[in-house]
Amino acid sequence: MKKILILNGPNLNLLGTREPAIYGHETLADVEQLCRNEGERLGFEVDCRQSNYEGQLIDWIHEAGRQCATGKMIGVVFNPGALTHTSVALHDAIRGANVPVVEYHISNVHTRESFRHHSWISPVAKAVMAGFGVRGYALAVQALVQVAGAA
Ligand code: CA2
Repeated sequence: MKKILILNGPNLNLLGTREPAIYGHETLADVEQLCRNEGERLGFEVDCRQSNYEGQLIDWIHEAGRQCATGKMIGVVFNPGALTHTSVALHDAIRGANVPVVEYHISNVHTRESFRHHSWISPVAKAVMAGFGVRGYALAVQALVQVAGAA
């Protein structure tokens, strides 16, 4: 069974504990279970990881690139958190690893502060989705299967 990687960046381990008006009441564990269920429904094995460290996320993107190159993985659903707006290093990692990425944001970043309007990830993502809440991760899994040509 081919794999999908769900990657969450800084502070997303706090889901469900604070700021429910923006990020909802569901926890990261709930999100990961939702993704596993959706992936399995579509015939994929889902690997879920979260880190607060940019370098760790870069290493996992590189690993995903190797797994995609050998046909073991179809791509990554990636919520880079605030690193979306700052990280040229993640931009370079996705470009260098040549890995299909669906960038996902729980909130509609375009209705929020202007510093959230720019993404370093979007130019190297296959697709970009935002504002569907935590349940939107399941839509992002569906989108990855489609844009990776694995449907
Ligand atoms: O909307 C999203 O998914 C974001 O990627 C979330 C990031 C934010 O910096 C981006 O602009 C948009 C923040 C993640 C922090 O998540 C928390 C969850 C609960 C409580 C506190 C933070």
